[in-house]
Amino acid sequence: NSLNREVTLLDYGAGNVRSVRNAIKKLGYTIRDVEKPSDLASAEKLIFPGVGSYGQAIRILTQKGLVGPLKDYIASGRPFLGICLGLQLLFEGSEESGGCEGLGIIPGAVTQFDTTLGLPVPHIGWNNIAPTRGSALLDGVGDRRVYFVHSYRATPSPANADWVLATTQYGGEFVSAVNRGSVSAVQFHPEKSGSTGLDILAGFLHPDQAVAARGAERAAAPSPTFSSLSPTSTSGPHGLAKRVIACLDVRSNDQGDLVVTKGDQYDVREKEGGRDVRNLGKPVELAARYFDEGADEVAFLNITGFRDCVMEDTPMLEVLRRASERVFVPLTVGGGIKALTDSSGRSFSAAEVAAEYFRSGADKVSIGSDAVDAAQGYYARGGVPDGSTAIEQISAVYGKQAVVVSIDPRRVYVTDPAAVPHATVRTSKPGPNGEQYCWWQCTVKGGREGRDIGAVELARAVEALGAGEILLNCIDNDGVGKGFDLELVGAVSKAVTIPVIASSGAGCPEHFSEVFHSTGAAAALAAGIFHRREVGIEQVKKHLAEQNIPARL
Ligand code: 1PR
Repeated sequence: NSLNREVTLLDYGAGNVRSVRNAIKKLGYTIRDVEKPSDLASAEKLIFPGVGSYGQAIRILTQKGLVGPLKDYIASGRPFLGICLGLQLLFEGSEESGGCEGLGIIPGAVTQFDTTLGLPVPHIGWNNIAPTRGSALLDGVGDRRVYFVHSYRATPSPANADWVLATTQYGGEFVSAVNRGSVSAVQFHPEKSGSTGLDILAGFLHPDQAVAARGAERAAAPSPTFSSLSPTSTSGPHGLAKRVIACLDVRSNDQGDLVVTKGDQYDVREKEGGRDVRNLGKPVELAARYFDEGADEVAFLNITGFRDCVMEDTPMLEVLRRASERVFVPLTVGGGIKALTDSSGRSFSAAEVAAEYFRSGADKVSIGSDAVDAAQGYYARGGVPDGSTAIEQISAVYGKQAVVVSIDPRRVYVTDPAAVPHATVRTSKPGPNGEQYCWWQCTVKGGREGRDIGAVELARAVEALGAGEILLNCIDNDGVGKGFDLELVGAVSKAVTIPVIASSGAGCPEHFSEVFHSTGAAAALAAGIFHRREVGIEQVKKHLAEQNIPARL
């Protein structure tokens, strides 16, 4: 019934589905939650966003008595849309969680991406899809990219060919969408894929209208779509796009207002007058502006989070709640993510702190200071994970793709690499005394304290502990506008398999192509040039495409 604007959501409580809810609401639908097995029997349209690990999902569904009713729903031919793990669970099983069995509806098993190919794993970011046939779900997507984040994938085979609706290339071909009758599922996240994703969700929710609207759009482009943005056709090379991320450093100013600020080498106070905290705008407004301008992701860093108890002082949670209603690309939040005790003596585990952020709309949390302690502890134990760190605990519950480690390093020059226990590189920019080598010292508390560990060693340790991505800042280059520290980004991206986000120092579009051409960075982040409107995000993307670097336009 196309007039029935209600959709049932199967949220089994293992992670954040807030953005799916927000996207459904944005398209004018109300949500009914599955509380008990009989809610599946009475559902007319079902969305199943899989979150957490494969094994955990199956365990919870089994405990709640939902496996049988879910299979019955799917077999009944009523409209079904699985998202991410919600696609993988339809297959027979997964290598994840020790070869756990799935729902067994589609032939084939889900396996991990090959980590020996030199491609970053998880597969994170915006990639193309190649439909195998026409469908209400994907018609009209064309070469607009969608957002993926996963380490495991199903592969097409003759046995599942009648199910495969689209495939994507990432070190080989994997299944990015399936469909048979009114049962569909996608490996990517439509709720995080900007206007393209909202169009795909619209194609599921009201296929007749979606098809009609797309037909009209093709006949009279440009025309309104289901979303606020009109889609643009991409040019330039296909494949996983290099991401361009807008970063908002957030803190309270001296008047107590939460503001987006921006430092020079981490000093966020005005150079003149009363040394006020620089105020570059309001967090939610700026995030919405960056979404509209085409940012591939938005990051909020609560830069004084290390000294606040984020469970007591919660303006960032409100920022996330409001931002996630406006921003349909991934949101990362950092600052103060660690195990905490509040002023009344109540303790929270790091996973509980992270849960609060995920519930409020974050897709990833970023860990700074606590990751340095974690890495130092890891090496002190002889390189053995013991499950005690925030990185391990959060990634065990929410998956490694939800855990970013933010590094705040500072360059240290040395004459003789053998004189320090850290990984050094021969630098093309010798030090003040002609030193030919350098390493990058990690700091905590926003650069206020140095620690005896290098960025390369830290990156290796946090990867081993279960981080899914590295946000690599550079105190020396922050706010300077002379480009990223290519030697630092090169050294860290060579040391790990997980994606590295280059950060600090972008001053013009050429700095982005430079970092992508000369290092293995998967993404590049900037703050000051975007806040001050010196360079536009679209301008950066166009430049990348002209340079033959895959970018989402
Ligand atoms: O240690 O877990 O509480 O996390 C604190 C977080 O806050 C860390 O991610 C840390 O990087 C960040 N942070 C702390 N102090 C500052 C500061 O600036 N005083 N900001 C800070 C880090 C660096 C980037 C910046 C880029 C790009 N800012 O986020 O946006 O350098 O800037 P540019 O394009 O203008 O050069 P915890």
